Amino acid sequence: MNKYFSNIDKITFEGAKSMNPLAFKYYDAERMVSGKKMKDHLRFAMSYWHTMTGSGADPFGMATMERPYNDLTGMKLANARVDAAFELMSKLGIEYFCFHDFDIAPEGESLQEKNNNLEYIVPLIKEKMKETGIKCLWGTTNAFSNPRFMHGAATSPNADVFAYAAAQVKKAIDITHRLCGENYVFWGGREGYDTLLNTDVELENDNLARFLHMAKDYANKIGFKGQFLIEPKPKEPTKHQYDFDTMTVLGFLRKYDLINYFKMNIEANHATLAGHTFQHELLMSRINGVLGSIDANQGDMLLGWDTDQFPTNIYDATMCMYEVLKNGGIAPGGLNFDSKVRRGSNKPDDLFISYIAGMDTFAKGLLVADKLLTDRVLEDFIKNRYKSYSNGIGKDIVDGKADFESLYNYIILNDQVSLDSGRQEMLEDIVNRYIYSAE
Ligand code: XUL
Ligand code: CO
Repeated sequence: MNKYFSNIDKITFEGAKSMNPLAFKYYDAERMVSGKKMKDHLRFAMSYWHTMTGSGADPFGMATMERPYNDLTGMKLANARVDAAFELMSKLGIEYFCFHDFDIAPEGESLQEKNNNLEYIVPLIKEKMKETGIKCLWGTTNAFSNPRFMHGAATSPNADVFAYAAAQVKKAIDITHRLCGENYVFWGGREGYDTLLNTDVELENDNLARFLHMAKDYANKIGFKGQFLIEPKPKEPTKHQYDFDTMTVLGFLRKYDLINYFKMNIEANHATLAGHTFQHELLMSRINGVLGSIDANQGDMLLGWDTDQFPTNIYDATMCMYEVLKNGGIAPGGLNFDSKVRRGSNKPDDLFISYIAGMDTFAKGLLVADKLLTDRVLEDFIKNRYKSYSNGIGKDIVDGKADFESLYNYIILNDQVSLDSGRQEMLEDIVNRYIYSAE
């Protein structure tokens, strides 16, 4: 497996002082961090779409990526991409991959042709998985690119499109099952609206719920045990996407009796598009017991769209790993790099350099988060901040023993309230110091 990236050797750990762009500075896969190997905390995955099929094309220009398989087309290209993907993952020490159906095989002229293409490619992937030990973190379907999905998939006004999307998801679950995928993702790229003037929002939401019920019933029927995940995103490509953010999705899942079957796949750039921090979305998922997996990337704060950049922001990575550790880990989910190299970073080795940058950022973030938690810096501060609820009237409130009358009678005699400082800047400075010093 040294055919497509033959000028790149297996990437090794050289330590923080290394200036080699093709070496890890912090990601030391076997290093133990609070009783677990780094690689088992992080469970990194390669995104097949950005990494293997991403061309660099944008609305203003054509493909820029120089790839060793650019001269191939059709099934030959799909075949070469399988080999290249497993070579890249092996060299980077990435143990999982994520895919859409159309990333691994071309769509073809008909649904039958598409399924035949998948039937040809899936055994090749299975073979490579066996050879390398690399596993499937999750599969999904692309029910957003083809023009038939222009008004939505499960939320299309046209029932034939609903049926088409169902057939596609059925097949994608079958394949994910055969590849022993540990999760299956639903990202509703076109499940939303561009204008309310032409949209029956109530029916569309009901239909989305019907669709998800059918999906979980089907998974049950075939014995697929992977975790179902919904990936919230507020907008793009639609003006408004129904899976807006964690709290919106939770409301939807509860309303339609789906809460026991789905967790969240939180993507950093989707969080910021929704006006939240990455940590906010992770935390909301964690405290509601639905933190399932993570799409690791970052946006550009000056742009209003999903730039899917490789994550190099150490602060965000630290707070992400803080939530992951507090969650007791992320398995069976993982950290999928739903990230793409910039259009101008078009050489094959840019792929390696970018993954290394992302993996190192999260490895360092893990070390910082572990130290913050071991020292209980934020935890003790927060605990102390809420101490008024551990005794007296606060304890009565928490224990359900207070009512408006008892609170009135209490506070009328104690109405000179004294408050402590929130010490935000002090805490920000402490987090900075942990980032500087953790090794
Ligand atoms: C789109 C996005 C998707 C999902 C899978 O913004 O994040 O790639 O992760 O369909
Ligand atoms: Co994503």
